[in-house]
Amino acid sequence: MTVTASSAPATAPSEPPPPRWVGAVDGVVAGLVTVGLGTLLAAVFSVIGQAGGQPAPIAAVSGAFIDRTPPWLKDFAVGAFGTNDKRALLVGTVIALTVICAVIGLVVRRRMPLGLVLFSLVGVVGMAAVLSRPGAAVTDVVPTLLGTIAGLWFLRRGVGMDALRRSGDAASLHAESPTRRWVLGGGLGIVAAWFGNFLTGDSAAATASRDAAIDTAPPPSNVVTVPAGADLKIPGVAPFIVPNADFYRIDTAIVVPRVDATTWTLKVTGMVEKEIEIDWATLQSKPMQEAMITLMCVSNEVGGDLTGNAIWTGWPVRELLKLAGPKPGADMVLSQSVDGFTAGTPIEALTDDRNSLIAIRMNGQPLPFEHGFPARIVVPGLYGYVSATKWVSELTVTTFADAQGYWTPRGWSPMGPVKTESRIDVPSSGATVKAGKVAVAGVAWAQHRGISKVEVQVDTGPWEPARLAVDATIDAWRQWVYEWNATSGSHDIRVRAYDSTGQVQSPLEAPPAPDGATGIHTVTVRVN
Ligand SMILES: Nc1nc2c(c(=O)[nH]1)N[C@H]1C(S)=C(S)[C@@H](COP(=O)(O)O)O[C@H]1N2
Ligand SMILES: [Mo]
Repeated sequence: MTVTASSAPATAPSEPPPPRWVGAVDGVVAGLVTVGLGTLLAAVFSVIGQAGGQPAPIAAVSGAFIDRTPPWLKDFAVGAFGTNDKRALLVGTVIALTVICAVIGLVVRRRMPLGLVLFSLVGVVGMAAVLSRPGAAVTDVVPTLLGTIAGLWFLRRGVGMDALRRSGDAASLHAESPTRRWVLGGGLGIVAAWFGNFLTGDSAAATASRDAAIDTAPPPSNVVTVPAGADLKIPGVAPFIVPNADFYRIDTAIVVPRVDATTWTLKVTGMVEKEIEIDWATLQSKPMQEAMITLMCVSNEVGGDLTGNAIWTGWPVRELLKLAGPKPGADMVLSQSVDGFTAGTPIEALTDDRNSLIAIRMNGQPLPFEHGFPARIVVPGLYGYVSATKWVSELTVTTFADAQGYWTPRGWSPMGPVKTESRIDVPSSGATVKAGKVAVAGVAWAQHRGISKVEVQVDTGPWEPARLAVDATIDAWRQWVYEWNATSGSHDIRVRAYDSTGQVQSPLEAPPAPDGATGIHTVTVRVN
């Protein structure tokens, strides 16, 4: 709409009030502004790893809706839309929101305060939906909150501009036309939403597929429980089972891949009798095993915390390989991720009787996106860089002579068995403690061999045995505690562990590269 400024008199005759539908369009565009900004900010939050990494408002509302859908409605939706039921739900949410926003826009024209309150209420519903998602943090509402504020501002401004245009004041000549604000507001909203989705990939579909997996898993064929006494529950010592939210994360992904499980597949290729490809539904229908396995990063320094123990649920890799039939001569399986990362694992470790898993759950939950949803490999006894491929998409049966994992040409050993090590968690180095009884405690690990003994040395004293927590499995770490009679002064405390073969950990100081750090963890404490 062009304003013919040159011919307009100084006091223009007031324009007629804009037609009603202008308010409805304003409402819809305000909704676009809110959703666009909310989507973009949620994407930025999730990319920079802030807050709980919750989905943008629309996906959150759809997800919250799924969780609260009665079974009959779920069945109806799956019957009517098949595997497109999630997409149908997203489309339905958008349509419903459009209608609601149009109505609110009409109300704003008649009774502005009421309209703005209604619009805020829609924002509150969005924020509640975000908060109700598994693992949500309070700060996850910020994108939707800011988006709602921007939408409210847009609505008010539209009414103000139209009033100004009608006023006949000199300033009315510069008042923005409805078309202009719709193009600007709507355009920016769409671009923001598009860019947000681009940042996180097809995040909404991925989130919906992960949400759908929360309570659809069949029970595993074996259930692993933490034996009483495996966790000494000493304050400051890493918990025996590390909660998913606290689990260390290592990968080469700048943006965490958000894979839509419904379109994901896992292929077996290379030196096999028959190439195989399984999809999500097939994988989920397999008999699942549970296993307690401590994952460990080769980059961990002596005393470092790039390690964690979890209960993993998955289908044994050996069962999948059996279906493909590896050819004689193959000695490595190169597992590949959707983001191109690869790990070279000795085929032996994937086919022997240890529970090497295509894991789909971590501590009873679908894998968090950061830890490889929908599926990852977990191998007891090997460092992560040669085994634990997240977002796994292909297993190529090959040989160490023909293929290399991601880290091997970058200076790391092709083979990565975990070394026996131990760590003091309390007291921490530099701490000041009171003289008398002090619990010196921590963890020790020798995955797939097991820990048989841990000893502690104070200053130049003898190595004294620590008390070991109950052994859960040779594949998991083991807590230990040593009751120290602390005397005043400064003291060095050291720890060393033995694996089940009786071999003590290496006391030689070695850096992480090329195949794992060794040395004795030592803390220095002051006693008053
Ligand atoms: N796709 C992918 N998977 C990966 C990696 C990676 O960079 N990309 N890093 C590996 C390494 S080095 C480790 S130690 C483990 C860490 O797993 P976590 O982040 O779940 O603790 O993942 C392994 N799997
Ligand atoms: Mo690692």
